Amino acid sequence: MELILGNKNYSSWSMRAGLVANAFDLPLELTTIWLDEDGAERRKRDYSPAGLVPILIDGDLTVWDSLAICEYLAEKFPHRELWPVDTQDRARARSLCCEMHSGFSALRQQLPMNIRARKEPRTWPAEVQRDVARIHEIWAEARGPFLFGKFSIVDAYFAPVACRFRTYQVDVPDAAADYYEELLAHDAVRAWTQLGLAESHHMSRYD
Ligand SMILES: N[C@@H](CCC(=O)N[C@@H](CS)C(=O)NCC(=O)O)C(=O)O
Repeated sequence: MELILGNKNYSSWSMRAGLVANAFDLPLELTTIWLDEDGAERRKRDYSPAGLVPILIDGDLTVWDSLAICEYLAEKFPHRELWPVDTQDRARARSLCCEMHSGFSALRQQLPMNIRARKEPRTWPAEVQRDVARIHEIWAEARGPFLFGKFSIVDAYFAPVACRFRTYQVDVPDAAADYYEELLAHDAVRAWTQLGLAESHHMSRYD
């Protein structure tokens, strides 16, 4: 299986799928398409008509969109427990992933992921503050160390948000701080961060 990703420094949706692959030690080959390079658009479309990363290729099957990829991997490797085992917890975890996937647009647009950057703290518009407050509320309910105890897909979904909070120096209240720190300290998140830091591509629209 091949997982096609964008830049580790910038591509938050790639990070979600990539973290799941790495955290669960799944047998996937990772291929990078540098989003700023000539021909990136065509390369993405060669793999998937949606033209967005991440994309998973498994034989003659193409799966695109991070959530569809994570669901496919969870079905393909049921014994690795990519989702929480308890049915109700799994439903809650899926609700949170869907909330992330279809919401938080102010946060996602105004604080684009940029692992290597450090920005001065600032006062964010009300719509961003609402998103940040909701994230804090979710993190404060973590069972510890991760949202449902053991690291699962839902934690991979919030990892790029933790990276954004670090980049933009967004305050994290005490109630949510343990989870925030655990997430940034997870081996797969740290490894991803190191790889992002080592990348030399710069995309001015995010810098
Ligand atoms: N809903 C999609 C979003 C995918 C997406 O927007 N990917 C971005 C990178 S994070 C992309 O491919 N952007 C194209 C570009 O920047 O050229 C998913 O969950 O995979």
